[in-house]
Amino acid sequence: MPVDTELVPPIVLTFAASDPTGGAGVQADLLTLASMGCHPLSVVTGLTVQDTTGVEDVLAIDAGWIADQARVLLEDLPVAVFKFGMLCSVEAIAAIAEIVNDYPDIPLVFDPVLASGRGDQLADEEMVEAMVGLLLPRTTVLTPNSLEARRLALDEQNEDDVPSLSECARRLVNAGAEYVLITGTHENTPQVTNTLYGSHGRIREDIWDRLPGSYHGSGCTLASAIAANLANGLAMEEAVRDAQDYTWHALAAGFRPGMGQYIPDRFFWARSGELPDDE
Ligand code: PXL
Repeated sequence: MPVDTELVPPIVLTFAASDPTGGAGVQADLLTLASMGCHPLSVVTGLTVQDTTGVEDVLAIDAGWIADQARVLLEDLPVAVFKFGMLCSVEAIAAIAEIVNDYPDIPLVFDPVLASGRGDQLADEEMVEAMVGLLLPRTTVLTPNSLEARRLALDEQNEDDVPSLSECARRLVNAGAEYVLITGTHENTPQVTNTLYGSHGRIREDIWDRLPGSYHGSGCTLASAIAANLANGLAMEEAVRDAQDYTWHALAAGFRPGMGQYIPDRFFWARSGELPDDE
């Protein structure tokens, strides 16, 4: 029987690690993508031991297993957008790069996860190099926070290098990313400014009221929301703007189930009685 594509929601394939708290990682991606009307596929790149206060340990999944999970999905299912979260090893980055390079027409949202909210390191220098060298040339939109942007863009050879965020964006675009969205949550500013850059520099700036809590998985939520919007057919600027709005509402409705960070409520609209398209 032919597959009825009319009845299939847009499909997003996320490569991400498991966060058992449901705050960040693959669980955050699944919740966000489902909430935004997509069907999520997930290739698990690692397991973590963590609670809402921080990450205790990481187990990287073997790169061959990551590649096998992805290849069988891509043979069977029509993926509209790729999304990358925590990738866990240089070998995994190389294997994933090889796979997505075989599908050059599928847009790729790359959230470069380098550290947890508490500051636990989740990527070493070799992984950062592999991300820049192997993944940026294939990236449609990179979504670093300001700390990640500085680390990815830093010129290691030059000890005096202190690039501005717009200079970081320029370097990341030069390294191959089509768009770069740098989020300003970690900057010491009264409001949060998120800036989208492209090959001609700054494209748009969105300013948000700073929320009081510390949130687990805000970056995963934002990147997945952009992926969902692109899969739903939005153009990049609108996808980025709307995803920030969605994320702000998910954070504002966040809850604190344990002793650490708040968790965004990716289904805030279901609990408020509003439908996702309601203004
Ligand atoms: O928020 C980034 C992130 C992504 N993925 C996993 C994580 C974290 C942060 O802790 O644990 C699995």
